[in-house]
Amino acid sequence: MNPEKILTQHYNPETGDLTGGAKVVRTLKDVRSSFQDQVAVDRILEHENPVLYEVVAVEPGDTPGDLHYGLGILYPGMVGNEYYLTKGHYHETREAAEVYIGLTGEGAMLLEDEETGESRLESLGAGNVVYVPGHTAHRTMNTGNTPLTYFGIYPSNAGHDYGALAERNFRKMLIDEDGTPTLMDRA
Ligand code: S6P
Ligand code: ZN
Repeated sequence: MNPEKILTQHYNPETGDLTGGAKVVRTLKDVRSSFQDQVAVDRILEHENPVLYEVVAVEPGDTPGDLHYGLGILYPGMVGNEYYLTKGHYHETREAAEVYIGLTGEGAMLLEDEETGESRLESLGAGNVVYVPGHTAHRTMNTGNTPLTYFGIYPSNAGHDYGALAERNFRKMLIDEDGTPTLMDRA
C-alpha cells in the first residue's frame, strides 16, 4: 500500500461536492439532443442555459483491479414533459459493471441492454442501490423536486462511450403523465 496515496475523501450530498476530483458541469446545451421535445429545448434556451447536472470523479489508481467513483448531482426540472436526465453511456470496456448508490432525492435509472435492446427502469433515490450490469447503457433521471445525488462506483478501465447513444438515443424515455413518471417509446 502506497502511504502517499490519499484513501479518504469527503463529500456533501446536499451540494454534490466531493474532494479529490475534478468537476464536470453539464448544461442543457450539452445534453439538448437527448430530449424528445426540441421546441421545448429552444424555448428554455431563449432565456437561459440551465445546469442539469454535475459530476466529480475520483480516480485513485489505474492498475488492474482499481476502482474509480463519482458523485453525481442531477437537478430537478423538466424539458416539455421529460425529466432532467444525464447524457447516458455504455462503458468503453463493455463488460464493466457499475454500482449506483442513491443518497438524496427521487429518481430513476433507464437501463438498455446492448444486445437485446430491452429496457428496464430502476428506482434510484435515497435508500436505493442499483447494479448496472456490463453491456448496458445507463441514464439517470430526476423525478422529484429536489436534487438527486448518487455515487457511481466502477472499474478503473470502464471508460465512457457516448457515441452510439448520441446517434440513436435510448429507445425509451421517462415522461411525466399527470404527475406519474411513465416510460414511453421514444419517437
Ligand atoms: C460513470 C457513471 C456516472 C456518470 C454520471 C453522468 O461510469 O455512470 O458517474 O458519469 O451519472 O452521466 P453521463 O452519462 O453524462 O456520464
Ligand atoms: Zn457508467
